[in-house]
Amino acid sequence: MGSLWIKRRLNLLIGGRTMANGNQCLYRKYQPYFPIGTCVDPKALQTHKDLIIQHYNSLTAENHMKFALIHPRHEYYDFSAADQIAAFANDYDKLVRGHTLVWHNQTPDWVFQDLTGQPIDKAALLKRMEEHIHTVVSRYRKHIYCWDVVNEAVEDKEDTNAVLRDSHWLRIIGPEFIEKAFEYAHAADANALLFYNDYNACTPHKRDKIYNLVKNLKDKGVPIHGIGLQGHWNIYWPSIDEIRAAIEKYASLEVELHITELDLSVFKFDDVRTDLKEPTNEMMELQAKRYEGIFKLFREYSDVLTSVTFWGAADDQTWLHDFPVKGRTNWPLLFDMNHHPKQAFNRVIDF
Ligand code: HXH
Repeated sequence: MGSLWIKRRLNLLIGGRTMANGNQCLYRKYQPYFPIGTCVDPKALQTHKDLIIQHYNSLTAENHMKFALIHPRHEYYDFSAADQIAAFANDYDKLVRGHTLVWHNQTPDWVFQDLTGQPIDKAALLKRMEEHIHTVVSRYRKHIYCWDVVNEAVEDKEDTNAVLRDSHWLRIIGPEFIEKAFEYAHAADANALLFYNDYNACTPHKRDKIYNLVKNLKDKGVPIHGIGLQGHWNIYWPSIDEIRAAIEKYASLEVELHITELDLSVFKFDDVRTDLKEPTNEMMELQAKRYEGIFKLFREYSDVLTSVTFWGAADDQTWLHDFPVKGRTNWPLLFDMNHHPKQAFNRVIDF
């Protein structure tokens, strides 16, 4: 009976104690179903500490494990922020999802070039990929139980037959960059659950491409264990039926499903208004209703849906301020700017 047991007991007490939001605790309520996560960075671990400790039992680094931040230059890694996140998770007994190893964004140009700026060849890029994955995955073997190995590799434009998105990875290595990434990750940590992660994963034409990609990988025996559905949705879209259909289809591949980056924007995708200083009551009511329906659905599928992570702990910690519309505020999460529970929180926890 080691210190881990004592830590668990302590955290149960802390998690259950009355804090700013009454005596409710989101992750304890969901313990019979799946862990509840949030993305973090070193700043949020301070500014949102109480909320994170009380309500979330899984953490994802919002940015600090991405290639550009953890491996910004050739033969130079910066683990400082990622180590802080891993240490916090260890101290407070939180799971950690790793995000992300191979992606077309937030990956420095040097990765694809030699010292003179010329593109490197396939063998050289595979070697770099392997070295990067081996270094990062091995370092966090004790802390990270699953990795988003490849992020957003599927083309989502409808006006092309292309399955994979154009990227340096694809152009230099070819489509097998995906299976190589999974093989390298598996070699670095045979116990880690390995995920393919993408957005718009419930949109039928993209859903089917993701399904086929993962099916082909599984058929080839590639070590892939799950699909991450990012869940960057809004209060109007997608429909519960569309989410259900996607869950059913992916689940038929006998992989685990994680909701990896959940937020419900109060704006439709093409809405560009920037005038709102506060969300309207209608928006907050609709958001609460949608969150209720979505979590009801998630609970129904908790045999295959094994993790749900929000992309932020509260409305003052969201990438959706200024994105995709500059100068716009958004209110996509369960806690407000002052870290108080919103209607949506009450609807997710009252069942
Ligand atoms: C996610 N991408 C990433 O996985 C995560 O690492 C990051 O922190 C936030 C979101 C979502 C995304 C997908 C496509 C995209 C933007 C974000 O492309 C657009 C570009 C311009 C306008 C709209 C979408």
